[in-house]
Amino acid sequence: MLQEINFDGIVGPSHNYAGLSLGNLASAKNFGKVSHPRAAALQGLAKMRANLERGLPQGLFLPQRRPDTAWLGQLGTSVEDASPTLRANALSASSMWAANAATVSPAPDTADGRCHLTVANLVTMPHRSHEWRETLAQLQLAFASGHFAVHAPVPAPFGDEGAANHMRLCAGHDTAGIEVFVYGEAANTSGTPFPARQHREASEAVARIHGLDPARTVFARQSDEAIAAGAFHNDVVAVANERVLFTHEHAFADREGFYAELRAKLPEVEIVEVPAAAVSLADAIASYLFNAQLVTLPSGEMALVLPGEARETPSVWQWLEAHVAGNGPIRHLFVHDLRESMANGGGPACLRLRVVADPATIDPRFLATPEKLDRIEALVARLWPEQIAVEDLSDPALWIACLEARAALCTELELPELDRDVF
Ligand code: SUG
Repeated sequence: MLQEINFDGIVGPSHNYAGLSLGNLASAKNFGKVSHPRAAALQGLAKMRANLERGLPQGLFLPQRRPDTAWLGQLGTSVEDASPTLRANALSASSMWAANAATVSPAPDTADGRCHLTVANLVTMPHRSHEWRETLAQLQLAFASGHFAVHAPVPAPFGDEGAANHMRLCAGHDTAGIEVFVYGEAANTSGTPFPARQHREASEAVARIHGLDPARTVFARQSDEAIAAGAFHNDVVAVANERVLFTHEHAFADREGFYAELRAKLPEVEIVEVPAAAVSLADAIASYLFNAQLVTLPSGEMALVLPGEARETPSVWQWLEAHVAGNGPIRHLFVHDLRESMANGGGPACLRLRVVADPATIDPRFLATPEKLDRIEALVARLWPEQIAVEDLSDPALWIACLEARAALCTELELPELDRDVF
């Protein structure tokens, strides 16, 4: 049976605050702070466990090998000799944000009836531009059966940031849906101070590669206002699940045109719009209200899996409580402490990649069970650094600790294939 499975990225041992992401306000604000990789990974694992207990199928991706010595080698340097900036780029644990791993088109939407995944190239940010090789290697292992087609990234310079700029609306996960690709306009034409990381050309390429039906595909431009306010990905201002689109009023450039196109292509769509008068863009972005996981529970009711910051932002929490008290489609609110990831601009939805598939067709090593989560937690508690200050990034002891911790996780999860350079 086709089900939605959330694959969360396990937070890697090198998680730190190096301020690498221009346009991501949390990353800039927390630059130089001391990070807590062990706590960060445990926070992410607690969310996975809670979703599993809620009856939702849960998958996982391993953190990548950091420092990425192979990438530094391609740049003619080594972790010892690299400049502090290059070294920080080689040490980032950013692959934890699995929503940027790939774009996924489930089997009911594609011409050949397979589930298609295209790895994101992430070319806009140097620290993320070298994730794709290991992501491709993991996806090729996890989705090796004939039910899937895993594609290499679209070529540069067309920026592709994966599922963070992609939404699917459908009557039910196992029926054909509408796929929505959200793109930004280049900074030099839109006048926003921040780069638009998702290019329309890349989204169009992914739709072609996946064999999507143009009659069921929508391309929507993100509003410049949202990008300028710090919404570096669409999933910071909108999220969809089944027939429901949950969005901020100012998420899209042509809001009316976009809603009309959705209604024409999927008459049962239900648009839950949060007006700027109730929640400003600034509050939405600071609280990550829309970076929640909007999920359908086994009971058939929808729930939002939110970060603690949403409860701490009065306008946001008031809006949510009023919605749940009323007759809206979101019936439950679950709040999680994801402070460590949030401080780098990664909320509950950033940490997961949604794949609609039959779990039996996926390599079970990538599927979570309570017992497997126990084992990962024990390993993290033993081997993940307790804290990292930006100065520690130049300490060889940290590089070794990060490589060893990840290698131990590959052994624990019986994934020796991933314990090697993928170049
Ligand atoms: O790409 N932060 C990530 C956060 C990604 C969030 N993903 C989604 N919205 N789907 C990014 O900006 C910060 C790393 C640093 O500054 O050290 C970072 O990469």
